[in-house]
Amino acid sequence: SFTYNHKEIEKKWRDNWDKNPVNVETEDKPKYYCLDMFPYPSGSGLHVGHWRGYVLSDVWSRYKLLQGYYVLHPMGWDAFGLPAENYAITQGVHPAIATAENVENFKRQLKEISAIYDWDKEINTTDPNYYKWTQWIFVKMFKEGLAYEKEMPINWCPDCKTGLANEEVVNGECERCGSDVTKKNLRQWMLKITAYAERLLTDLDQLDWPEKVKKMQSDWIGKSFGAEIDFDVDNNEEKIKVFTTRPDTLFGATFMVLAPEHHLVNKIATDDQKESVEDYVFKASLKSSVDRMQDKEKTGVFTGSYAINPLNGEKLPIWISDYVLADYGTGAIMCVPAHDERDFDFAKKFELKITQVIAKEEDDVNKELKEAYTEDGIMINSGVFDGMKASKAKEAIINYLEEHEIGTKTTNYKLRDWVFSRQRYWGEPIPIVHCDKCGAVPVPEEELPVKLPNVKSYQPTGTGESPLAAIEEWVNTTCPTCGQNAKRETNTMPQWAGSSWYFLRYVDVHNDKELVSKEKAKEWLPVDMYVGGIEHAVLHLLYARFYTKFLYDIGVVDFAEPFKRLFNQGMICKNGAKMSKSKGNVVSPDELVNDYGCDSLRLYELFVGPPELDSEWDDRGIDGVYRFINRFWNLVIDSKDKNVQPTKEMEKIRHKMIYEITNRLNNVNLNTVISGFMEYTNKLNDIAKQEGGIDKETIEKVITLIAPFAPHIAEELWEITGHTDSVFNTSWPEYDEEKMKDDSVEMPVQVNGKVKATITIGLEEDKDSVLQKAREAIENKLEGKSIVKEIYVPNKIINLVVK
Ligand code: ANZ
Ligand code: ZN
Repeated sequence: SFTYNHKEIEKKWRDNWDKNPVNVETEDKPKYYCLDMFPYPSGSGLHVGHWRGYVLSDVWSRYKLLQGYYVLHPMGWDAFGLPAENYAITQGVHPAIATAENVENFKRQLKEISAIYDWDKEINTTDPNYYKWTQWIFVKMFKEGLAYEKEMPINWCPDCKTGLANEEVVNGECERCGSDVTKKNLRQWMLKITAYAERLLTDLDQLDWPEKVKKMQSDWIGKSFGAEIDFDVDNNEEKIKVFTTRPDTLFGATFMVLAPEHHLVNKIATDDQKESVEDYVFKASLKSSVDRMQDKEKTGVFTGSYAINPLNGEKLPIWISDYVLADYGTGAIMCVPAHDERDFDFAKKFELKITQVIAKEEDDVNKELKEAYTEDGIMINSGVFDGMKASKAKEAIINYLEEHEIGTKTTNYKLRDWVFSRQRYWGEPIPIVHCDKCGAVPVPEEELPVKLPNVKSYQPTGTGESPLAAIEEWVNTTCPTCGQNAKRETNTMPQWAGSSWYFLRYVDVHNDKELVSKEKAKEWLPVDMYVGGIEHAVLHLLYARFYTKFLYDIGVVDFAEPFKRLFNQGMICKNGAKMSKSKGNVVSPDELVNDYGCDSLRLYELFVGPPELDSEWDDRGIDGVYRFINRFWNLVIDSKDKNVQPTKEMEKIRHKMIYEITNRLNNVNLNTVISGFMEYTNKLNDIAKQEGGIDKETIEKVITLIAPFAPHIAEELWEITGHTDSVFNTSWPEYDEEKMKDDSVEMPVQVNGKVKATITIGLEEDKDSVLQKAREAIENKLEGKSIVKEIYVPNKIINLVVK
């Protein structure tokens, strides 16, 4: 007898798939690459929130399999980074050992999902055979001038004791530990991602990505048009160059502000003002850039000097204030309080002049502004430009400035170069040797990898040097160019380094000659479908695009975008908060798999809500899914030996079901796929009651449809219904729209043009029979009159004319 026993069935098929994999390469199969964002193997293991994305990508992979593809669905470990290192510090366990243990545990837990991962292609970013290529890319970037050293004030996390990239600072806090980020002046390795700003922006157009993510990236790149304008300084040789997106407001500039770090601050501050200026500069150096921009209350100091407005000769007091950032535009601005909110606040606070130069209507002048007027309008108080539309005047004023050599048209990007060095142990050593004579020299490519040595103390030094600096025998080396004594770079790479190109390595993991061979890259890349959380919108996803473009430029790959289609799954929440160990609201999959089975949990992960949205987890919900699976099982088992002949109704349901499931699946509306299965199982059950079962073909199709979602039960039922090979060897069912049509329709019957009754007729029913039904339906509404004419247009009109 056949009872649904998830434990037996799931174990049986897992063993079976190990022996006879379902995803096999043959010459004629097209290739499909479905990728999960690889996990950081943390010590706390997987919870049901992690399952969501992995189930989703596995359903997609198995769907592609059934569509006839050979699918690459790999898994690996993004294993460098702070948590392993912090664990080493508190527990004294080497990060490599802790990482290996965590990977083992993660892998065991991942296997519970029964995803078709190709474990032969597993990668680990901390494996020297892997990071050899991470270092190789750095060396190539160095040789192309894209990796460079710079002493600069960078974001510094006082708790992690390391520098951070701008992308890692979220609302002024360290993306990892939540501490307030400060500034520190340090020698840094930088990657020139800004050289790719324009391409990173325009190529977004080609991508089948959520609009939200594209917008986040384009906002982060932050392209704006405007002008750079030179201002003379009264009684001083220096000129101040500003960047403005609003040259049309130039007549309304009433003061200037320099960033406290601006190189002219010292030269411009008058003797009277020097002391307060220096004091302010020092205080500003301690604040992070996010705080500086978000601080409500404006602060600043007058330098004592004046600039000259190049258009009207007005004297503009020059101030310094930390709301102007040193590393954006030119680090100096012309201030137009009438039309810029920040300048307005500043002018109000320090009682500076406000001159309106754009008005909604031409006569709407000389009223005191309550707030900055930031919209388009008509130019006023602007000499020859008066009366023009401001948006037109922008162009006209730029032209004027260019003609008189006071300014130039410019484009600016918010994107900054990437601060790439970390003062920590557990990362890829930056493959550079410092030589007194030759400067920074890259380690020769054939000598890579530069292996991470063992240290005794992982403790970050806090001095801005990494713990590697203390290992003399490692640090001291010879210069690859001149052979003299030299020192190794002791900074390591950020965790993003290994994840910026890993998707390329999966397709050719064992290649020790190249990062990836041309043939393999051509066969598999770029990634067809990429599944992961939205939190990576401007970090990993931007870096990966940058790396790919670079590798394209140096001829390693022949495509410039890594991920064709992106799907961001929402988070699983419990009690309103994102599921995470730190929130104490974690649900482990282990017990659920034990009680209900992997298939039920897979279905419930998808049923819990629209996959792109955050969804609230409710343990009780899986019970309903489990009952559905049992109904589904019984439907098939009860019908399988009945040899029921297909009725029209069964066929219609079958085609409709295939159509709807396929459509919903293509749109990744997976929760509605699951509800669709429930709905159709009920319909088929109703029919089975009437007809004594459902026909063989319908049984086959419904098993195939559910196979990507609940693969174990599908295989078992496939076998029970007499098949000797895997259900995944069949192909995704097709539908016939003709057969989906209802075979009867409701038709209104008109009498002298007014609807008097409705009849049900078959689609193919002949004219005589239709009219016969129509006459019967109105028989008792004739009021003694008789039919003189019958009009019938099939499927459109039945009209009986009576007198
Ligand atoms: C005059 C002006 C008048 C401005 C006006 C705006 C409105 P986006 O679009 O973000 O590029 N700005 C320029 N450099 C700056 C810096 N280093 N720190 C802070 N602010 C800076 O904005 C560019 C505008 O931001 C520039 O245009 C400048 O103010 C300011 F009605 O110039 B504007
Ligand atoms: Zn040298």
